[in-house]
Amino acid sequence: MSETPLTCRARPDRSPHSFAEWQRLGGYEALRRALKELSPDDLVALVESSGLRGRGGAGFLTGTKWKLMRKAAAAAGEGPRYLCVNGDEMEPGSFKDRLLLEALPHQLIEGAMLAAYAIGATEVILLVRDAYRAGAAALNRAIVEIESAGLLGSNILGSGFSLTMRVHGSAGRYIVGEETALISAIEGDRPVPRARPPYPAQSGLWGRPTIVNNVETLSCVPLIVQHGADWFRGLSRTEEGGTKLYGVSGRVNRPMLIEAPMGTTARELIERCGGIRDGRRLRAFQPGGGATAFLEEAELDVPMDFGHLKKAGSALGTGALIVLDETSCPVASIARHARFYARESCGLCTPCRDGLPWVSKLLDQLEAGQGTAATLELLQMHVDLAGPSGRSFCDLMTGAMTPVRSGLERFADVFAAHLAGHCPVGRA
Ligand code: L3W
Repeated sequence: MSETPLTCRARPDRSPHSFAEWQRLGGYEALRRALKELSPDDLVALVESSGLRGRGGAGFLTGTKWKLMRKAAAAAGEGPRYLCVNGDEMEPGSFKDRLLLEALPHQLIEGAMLAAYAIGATEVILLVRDAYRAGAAALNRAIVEIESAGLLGSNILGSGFSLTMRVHGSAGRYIVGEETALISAIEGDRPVPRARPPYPAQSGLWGRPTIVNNVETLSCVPLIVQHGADWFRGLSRTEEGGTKLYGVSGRVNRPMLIEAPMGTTARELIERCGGIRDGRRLRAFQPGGGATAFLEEAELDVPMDFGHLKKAGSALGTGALIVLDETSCPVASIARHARFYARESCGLCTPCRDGLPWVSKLLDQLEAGQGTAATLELLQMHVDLAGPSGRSFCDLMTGAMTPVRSGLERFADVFAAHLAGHCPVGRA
């Protein structure tokens, strides 16, 4: 069995397989088996016991989420239920779902079909990031292929299970990846988040029970059905099942996407990328994308899973490891990410709409050596106002402020040096 079961069937040039080729590689065997041998409840229990956690950033147990949906759907009574696939990958540093969309569309589709069967969904909507045109095209081709093969539509393989599937292009904004904004987008409304509860599992698309799952999460499901929950758990080095797609970027010699056991350390990932660029020393790293707190040398051996990184004061997020070396300026890096989050605020709530551009401006001033003690004080005021658990409507602002807070704590000396009008380390 391959040590990279999630991605081992991808072609080196990333071109997707035809349906016939995919079947030769074992594609849709898990679906055939599940429809014949497993009840939806069996499938939910299997995925729950595999330890699969949501790969979009939150790490919620997938089987538990499906179980909550089935309970809510029973209470909601007759009517459609939906599965939305979140392919709106836009977290700074994150590029894992792109590979799965472009190179392995049938694996994702099979996972989505299994999830739909488990939760009793009648329609799957795959929402794909606007810039991921090749991924959307691969999915559209794959959907046409399985429709002609009788794997989509009514009474699939004589099982009584019926399903339709379509691709929905994202409007191209970061907030569309927030699950309730994604639902608004599909409904044709302005993509702004909605209050939770009710969670989508209770009342989602068109007010009906809906599950929103990430691309990587669903791509794991056929493997779990094929090889079992114990096998999936055994892939991991920690209590959290499976392998993980870690995307390493920044100051390493060969930035790349790496499938490795869940719980692999940042030290090992950096080594696999040929080490820190040009033999320099590490300054810091963000383990889970632009919205996660910085860690340093002392934390290089923390297992990169949801639980261990949370305990270390950061988060696994999307597994996007961003590396800063001794010549990367943390102020410049934080300012660059802040510009992104300020631009991407949906504008719904005041702290985020007005606060993030202000924070971004303060950071730009500091980076340019034009800040004063008052600039730093104002920045700290914004950090305190935002609070560690957020005062905004959704997590966008909380995430955006996380590296600012952590940067001020960890790199107070570098911020102070910027007040003297110069950067002590160079540019990010
Ligand atoms: C039913 C309950 N369902 C929770 C569901 C909920 C959701 C899942 C996790 O944000 C994070 C965010 C980003 N009944 C439930 C329930 N659920 N209680 O469980 O919920 P939650 O609120 O913990 O997180 P979330 O809303 O899914 C995701 C962070 O990930 N992130 C990622 C960003 C970017 C990408 C990307 O580019 N692909 O994902 C990075 O850190 O900040 O905190 O489904 O409905 N009682």
